[in-house]
Order: sequence, then C-alpha cells, then structure tokens
Amino acid sequence: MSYTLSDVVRKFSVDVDIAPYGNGHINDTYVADSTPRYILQRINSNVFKNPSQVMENILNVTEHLRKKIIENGGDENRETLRVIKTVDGKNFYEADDGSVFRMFNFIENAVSYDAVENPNQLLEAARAFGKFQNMLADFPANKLYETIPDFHDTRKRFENLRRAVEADKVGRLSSVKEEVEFAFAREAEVGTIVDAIADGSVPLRVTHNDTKLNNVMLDEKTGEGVCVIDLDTVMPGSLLYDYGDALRFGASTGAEDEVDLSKIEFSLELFEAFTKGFLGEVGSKLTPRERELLPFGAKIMTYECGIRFLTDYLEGDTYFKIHREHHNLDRCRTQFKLVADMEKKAEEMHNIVAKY
Ligand code: ADP
Ligand code: GN1
Ligand code: MG
Repeated sequence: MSYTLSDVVRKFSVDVDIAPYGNGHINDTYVADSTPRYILQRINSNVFKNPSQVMENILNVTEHLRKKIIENGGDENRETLRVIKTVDGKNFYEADDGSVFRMFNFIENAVSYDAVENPNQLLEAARAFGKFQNMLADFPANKLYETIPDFHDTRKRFENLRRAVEADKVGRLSSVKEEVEFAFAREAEVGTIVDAIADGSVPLRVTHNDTKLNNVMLDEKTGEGVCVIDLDTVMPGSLLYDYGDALRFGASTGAEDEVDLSKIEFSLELFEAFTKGFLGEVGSKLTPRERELLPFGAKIMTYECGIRFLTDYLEGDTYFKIHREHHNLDRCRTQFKLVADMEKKAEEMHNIVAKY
C-alpha cells in the first residue's frame, strides 16, 4: 500500500487520526476522530465488483430518504447516511492500488448492537427497518443497480453450495458431512420465495437485504431506531428478505458465531417483538402470500445464511471476514440450529403472526 489512511481522509478534506471501527463482515470500517466525526470505509471489491454503482445507488437512495425525512420534520443529519464528497466532488476516492474509499456522516449518540440485550431493542429495530422500507416504497426500482446479482436467490445459493461440495477445494468436506446433509435435506424449499416472486404472489419491492441488528443505529438514550445503515445491498427484493434476515440474527438467544450450541435457540419472545414492530409499520401493505410466508421467510433466510457460511468454509474463507479458524463453520452451525428450532416452533410462529 503506497498510501496511508491519513492520506485517504485528506481526500475528503478531513485531517485527523483514524481508527478501525465496528464489526461488519464485509467492508473495512474506520472512524475519523474529527468534529464532527466521520466514518471511512474501504469497500470490499471482492464482494462488490462495481463500487461506483454501489455508490450511485447509495447516493440516490439517501437523497430520496433525506427528502422524506425533511417532509416528516425529522433530523436529516441523523436519520440517514450522507455521502461525503471528495475534494474533487466525487462519491468515492480510488487509491492507486484500486482500493475504493467512501465517507459518511457519523451517526452520533446512537448505538448499533452486535447482540440483542432485550426485546425492546428488536422492536425498535423492526420499526426502523419497516419505516425504511416505507420511505423507499415510491423509489423508482429501475434506478437501482443490482450490486450483488441474485443476492437472495436461495436456489442459486444452494447450487453454489453443491458446486463447493463437489469441488471440495480445500479438503474440508469430510469434516462437514453432517452440515451438508442438513442443507441437502431441505433442497425442496429453496425455490419457494423465488417462485412466489416469479408468479407475482410476492411483489418485488425496494428492500435493504441485510437487516442485521448491527445495521441499524438506535438512540443511546431513548432506545428508538434512528438510522438504517449499511446500504450496499439496497436493491429490488422481497419484504420477506428483510423480515427474515433480521430475525435470523435478532431472535437468536446467542451470538451468530457461538460455539456452544446449547446457548442457541430461536426465541419466540424476540420473534414476537420484531413481528409486532415490523408489521406495525408495513403490515397493511402485505399480500396474502407474503403474510402466509412470514414464518417461512425467517427460516429460509437463516438457512440461506447458513449455507453461505458453509459454502465459504468449503471454499477456504474467501468471502466473509473471519477472526479465527473454523469461524465460518461455527457460524453455519448456529444458523442450522436455529433452522431446526424454527421447524419445531412453526405453528407457534404462525399463531404469533396471526396476532398482528
Ligand atoms: P459492513 O458492510 O462491513 O457490515 P457497515 O457499514 O455495517 O459495514 O459498518 C460496520 C459497523 O460500523 C456498523 O455495524 C456500525 O456499528 C458502524 N457504522 C457504520 N457506519 C456508521 C455510521 N455512519 N455512524 C456510526 N456507526 C457506523
Ligand atoms: C454480511 O456486511 P454485514 O456484516 O452487515 C453479509 C450479509 C450476511 C451477514 C451475516 C454484503 O453482512 O448478507 O447476512 O454478513 N453482507 C453481504 O452476518 O454479503
Ligand atoms: Mg454491516
């Protein structure tokens, strides 16, 4: 690297020390300790093949959100990300080695949680994701680039797993026979949402597609949702993706990478909190098929994430950041434990959805 991060922030007219920040699995995130503070990120170019399209999406989406927030009398500096331009007026800075950096306003006096501490946090996160979706309901979907093609096409994700199993590139297959069997046993379900989108019973909407709890900032005092962040994957998708993905992470009783699986359960209390918050915002818009598929959405998104971790493990950990050996396998195991638990609790999940 022929530049320092201090050189990079100066391209955005900021001249302070910066330090690593956050626990995302994809981008390199730093905080610039200026007044006001900023977030600097190096976009993961292995994941996002066209960073300039990612930034164009984010610029258009955040400008749309800003208008809505102002109309609603909200605080535009806190309730949406803002793309900070470079000194040359660009959306991002490309370093000489091809690294792409971008800068955002820092959302102050707000916290993003890596684990749920109480049901109220999930309720507030759900409201924030629901509102986000409402604000984007009239965003022209044809203006959005598909930043990661087929991101939540579970059938294609399944085919990727099958290929990784066949290739067994790094010789790990023999150690994950049980997980592969678990994944293959559910093959019949992988097309359910994709097919429902194709037959029109589940509409395409503009969705966030990565509704992990740590992708929403909650007010540090009131606990209310302030701002939805991590907008790299805002694309046309199904509302079931946002609902389901938030639950796979948020309704677990343990961390995504917990090794002690006895700590991992799918909490119906947390499921109910999220369902209440989310349907309170978007419930009136749902088609009958969407409503019917809500519990399934939670399960299939958890399954999909599990097979993505498993695929990455089989391919030698090239996609998700890992911090220890077998990290992706540990993550896969929590997801599959949650799937099995949701299968047991399917009827109770349906009863809860019916309440809201
Ligand atoms: P990744 O794609 O790697 O998940 P994120 O955009 O989610 O990257 O950023 C990682 C973490 O950094 C977030 O979970 C959050 O804690 C923190 N973060 C990101 N952007 C901001 C921001 N604008 N203000 C405050 N914190 C932020
Ligand atoms: C990644 O970027 P981050 O850490 O918020 C991933 C999600 C996964 C999640 C699993 C672009 O989310 O799809 O569900 O890890 N994001 C991308 O924790 O692949
Ligand atoms: Mg993130």
